[in-house]
Amino acid sequence: MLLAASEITRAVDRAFFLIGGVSLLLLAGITVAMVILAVRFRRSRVRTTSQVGGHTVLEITWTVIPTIIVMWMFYVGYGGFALMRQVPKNHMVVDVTGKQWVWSFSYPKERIDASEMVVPVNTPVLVNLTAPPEDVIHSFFIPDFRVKEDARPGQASYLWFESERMGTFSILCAEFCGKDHSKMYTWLKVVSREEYEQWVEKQQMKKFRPLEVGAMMDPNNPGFGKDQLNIDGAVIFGAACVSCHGSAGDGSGLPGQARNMTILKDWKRSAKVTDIYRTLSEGIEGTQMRPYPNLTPWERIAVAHYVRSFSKEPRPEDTLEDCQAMIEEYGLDKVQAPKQTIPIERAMELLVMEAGGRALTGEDALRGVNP
Ligand code: HEC
Ligand SMILES: [Cu+2]
Repeated sequence: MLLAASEITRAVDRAFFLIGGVSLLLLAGITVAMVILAVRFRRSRVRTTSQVGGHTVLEITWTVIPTIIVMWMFYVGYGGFALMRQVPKNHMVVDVTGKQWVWSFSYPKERIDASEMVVPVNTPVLVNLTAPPEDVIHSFFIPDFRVKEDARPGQASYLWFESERMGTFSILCAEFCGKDHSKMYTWLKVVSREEYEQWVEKQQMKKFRPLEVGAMMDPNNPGFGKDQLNIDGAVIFGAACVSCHGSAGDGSGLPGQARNMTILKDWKRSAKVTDIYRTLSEGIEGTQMRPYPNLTPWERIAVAHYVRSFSKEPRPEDTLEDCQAMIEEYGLDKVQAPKQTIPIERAMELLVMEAGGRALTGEDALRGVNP
């Protein structure tokens, strides 16, 4: 019935069965005593009862014994709770977002995204939880591991687990979150270390796969779609570009400065996909248009197509030679090794550490950024 899959599972079960067992014993004892007393002291047998005023020994007994039992429950329960909150040092990280109505998993170190969770056996996994700010509360629940934690809009929370067994386990949402709440159901696959590494490599191959000229020139490239790379140019634009270029691409985010993309004349480079790729890779010097090295080549291509679609004017088309030249120049015919990105706060911390706590000069900053 209960196949313990982790240390936490055992700790939770211990507390559960202790509290459940004590409750059952009390229920049985109280029920039996009640029935016996009701029969023994029924009205036809006993007319008058003695008046009991106080009984010190009895009162101490029924105070001390329950106190001990409750402290025992607390001790066992707290042990499990402490275990759940202390993530072992050698953990791996999976960022999990709950939104109406799907769980999405991203592996920040491996730089991959997935719709189900795959982890290696015998490895502590830290699950960072959140939900988009405009979403509702969800609750990430893996019944087999007895772990459950809310994913709250715009806030961070976490849980961790470590599986001692390989296998497939359910992941559920345990907070009623609207119409399709019951569809927030997916799988946790615990596999061997080798299988896990193969899986990561496969996902990375998919995401960072070499550019192909034909697919790259096609704005409706099925590779961008849901089943493939799962890249949506509009989503990337919404996340990274709208603040300056405006949602209609008319430059209204940074009026008078960011390029109005509905008009194609005056562009520093052309509006060819390859030229936009160059802008996204190198930025435009001396302006706020910075490079976007965190976007994969395919993401840059997808957002380039999207940006081009703002203009109704005839657009310059890339030739095969343009594409080939670009692929050669940037070495895009090979799988792109994922670059690890770190949050800016962490980067600053590292810089301060490197400088040995001195106040930083501009030179230090440069050295830290381009070692
Ligand atoms: C911080 C503000 C800012 C953000 C964010 C930004 N841009 Fe720009 N972008 C600019 C500015 C300013 C220019 C105009 C530079 C110039 O022409 O001198 C520009 C110009 C451009 C151009 C025209 C290049 C040319 O040849 O003239 C393209 C294409 C472009 N941006 C695409 C993007 C994309 C795609 C994103 C999101 C990944 C993005 N930008 C995000 C500020 C921004
Ligand atoms: Cu939910």
